[in-house]
Amino acid sequence: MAQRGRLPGSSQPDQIVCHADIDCFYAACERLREPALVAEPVVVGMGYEPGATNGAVATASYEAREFGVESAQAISEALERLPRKIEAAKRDGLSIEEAGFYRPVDMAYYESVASDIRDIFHERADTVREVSIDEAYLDLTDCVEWGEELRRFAREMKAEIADEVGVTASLGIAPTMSAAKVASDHDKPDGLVVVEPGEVRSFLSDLDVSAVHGVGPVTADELREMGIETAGDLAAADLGKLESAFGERGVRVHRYARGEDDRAVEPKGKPKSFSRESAFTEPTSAVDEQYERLDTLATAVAERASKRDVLYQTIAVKVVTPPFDVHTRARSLPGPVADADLVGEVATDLFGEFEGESVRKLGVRVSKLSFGSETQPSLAAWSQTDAETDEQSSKGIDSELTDPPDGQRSLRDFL
Ligand code: TTP
Ligand code: MG
Repeated sequence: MAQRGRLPGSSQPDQIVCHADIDCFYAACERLREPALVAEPVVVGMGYEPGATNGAVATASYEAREFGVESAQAISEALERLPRKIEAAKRDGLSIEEAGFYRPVDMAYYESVASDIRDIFHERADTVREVSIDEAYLDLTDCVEWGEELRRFAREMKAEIADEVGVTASLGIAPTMSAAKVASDHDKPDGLVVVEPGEVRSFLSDLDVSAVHGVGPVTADELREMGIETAGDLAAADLGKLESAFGERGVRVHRYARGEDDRAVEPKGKPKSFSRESAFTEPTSAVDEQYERLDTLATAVAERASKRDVLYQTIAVKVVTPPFDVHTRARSLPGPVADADLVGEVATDLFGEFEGESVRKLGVRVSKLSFGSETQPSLAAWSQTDAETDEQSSKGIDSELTDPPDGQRSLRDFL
């Protein structure tokens, strides 16, 4: 089978990108430690206590959203739309059914839940880009194939997040980051939307223009004034006009609306390992095929590490035998190296015990990484882990992933 691999930095025709976003995250966390809040209208925010004068809504459960409460709203407005239960119980004329629970923001707790969710992302995908406390992009290109296998993978990951952590995630899977982001938002809460290659443009075309990644509410209004109502209208719009109205960003959202986006999912933190996996079309016990595949994987992994000026000390192979049994074997070297031949030799040796067995999938991984001095400047950028720092980084396009230029997330800074 031909390698589905790609070269770093090249366009990514075969990318499988999953965007995961937890549903009403802070409210979901509050429900975890206070199950009585499940299925109730819940608002998480600041400034709702008597005597407080201002504050804002961080998030609202979907039940509270039915009352018109939403993120970034002034808390006074939220209280008008959805009074507190405790007030409703005390005052005549207010119905307890039409009231909600309010809870203060507790970042330390939400961070601890987020870290459990991230562990699941990292277990399931080698390359994960965390973009905010509750969302991440996962590169699944080397993990699964489009089709039923991918859907099963996605359902399993959703179930794991629900069972192990206790919150629900919406997943969007598409060949590009921007389409995956739109897809995860498309069927919230508890959504799973897969947009296969070739379907991106038609998936987007009827959506409201505000659904396009990078189009915030202000831009959406301006686009509507220009007669651009849907993503399809944006895709067909005159590029020159968009560029003169919105500059670079006009060009970018035009491309996203057309399903064009060749960004690769790049991790933000220092990578912990580099790995590459590849499935055989059918499980095979042909020894030549097995070693040949192993060699290709070893070369690709070593090349990835060497491009980033990274040394490694541990080399491992992963062997998946039917039905889906995963075996890993690893060897640690006395010191860090960057040696493609050695990766191939060690991988071959570690694979030895499986030689000739029926094999579904093979993988090679290098870990225990040391970073060369040349890479330090870019590693400093990688190690930024929160959205705020990212916004200040020079990677303009990345900051827009998290913080649309219209500033619709500015409340995060406030909180
Ligand atoms: P979001 O993922 O945008 O919102 P959400 O998870 O609450 O709801 P959903 O994804 O189902 O639409 O943001 C994640 C968390 O970030 C959110 O729970 C609270 C916080 N947040 C703010 O504090 N202020 C904001 O303006 C927004 C949008 C989010
Ligand atoms: Mg969310």
